[in-house]
Amino acid sequence: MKRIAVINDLSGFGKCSLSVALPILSAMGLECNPIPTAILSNQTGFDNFHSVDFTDHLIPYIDMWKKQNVQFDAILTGYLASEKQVDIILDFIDHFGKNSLVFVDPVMADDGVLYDTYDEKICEKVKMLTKKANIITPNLTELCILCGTDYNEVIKHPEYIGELASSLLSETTKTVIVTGIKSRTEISNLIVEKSGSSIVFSEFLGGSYSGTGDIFSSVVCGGITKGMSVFDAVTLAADFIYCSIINTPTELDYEPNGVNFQKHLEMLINAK
Ligand code: PXL
Repeated sequence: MKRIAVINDLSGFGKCSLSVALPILSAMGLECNPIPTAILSNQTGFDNFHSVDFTDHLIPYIDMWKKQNVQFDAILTGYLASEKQVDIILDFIDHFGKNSLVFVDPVMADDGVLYDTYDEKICEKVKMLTKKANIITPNLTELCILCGTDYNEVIKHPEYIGELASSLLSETTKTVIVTGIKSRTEISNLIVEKSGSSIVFSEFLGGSYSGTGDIFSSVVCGGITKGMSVFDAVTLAADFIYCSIINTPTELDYEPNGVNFQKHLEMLINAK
């Protein structure tokens, strides 16, 4: 069974981060080995939250893994709780990532706004981390942060999104997937590689939901690790999220408890 180390937080409410990576990767027939960056009562988009930063435990936690002499087929990173965690993750990738695909979801912000626990300093470190990745999955706001561009200008000129994404390609970073690009009726994910770009469109159902970026990165990471093409993995992720949103009745513009993805795990179990 292929193994994926997932470095992300554990949130008690919000259906995000490890709470979605674990069931999703398991449904895809992969072993998900979690490294918690923080433990939260609920994700930070709720009015209040309690967070325990796990930074001081990461080195001894990972040291035990070093003793086991394990390797990973993929490494996926998400929400980080401190700048120091980036240095620890860079060391982790050097040690365990010799034969791994490295996925970095540069979790920092959404809809033009930084998440509560993020600031400019940690964003600089996240930028460093993306340079080690083979595949990155920023949303549009995160793409702008990575490129040092004004989000409000970019949403007025979406024709530049492809150019911005390709500026992040390198010898190491072969694929940039810009997620959740919204128009009035559609929401699209743009795949940019050296050889060209492609877009996966879905109907835009309105609203904004916790955890959909984490569901996306988990499905894409799982799919590609299993041998799917990038396009097919992104299509599966978009379809899975679309079905999950339809199954999530909400009156809110922003749903902090995320989407009801559980009934649709069968889509992932059956995916080839
Ligand atoms: O889904 C991104 C995310 C992950 N983890 C935590 C968060 C957020 C977004 O708000 O607060 C704890």
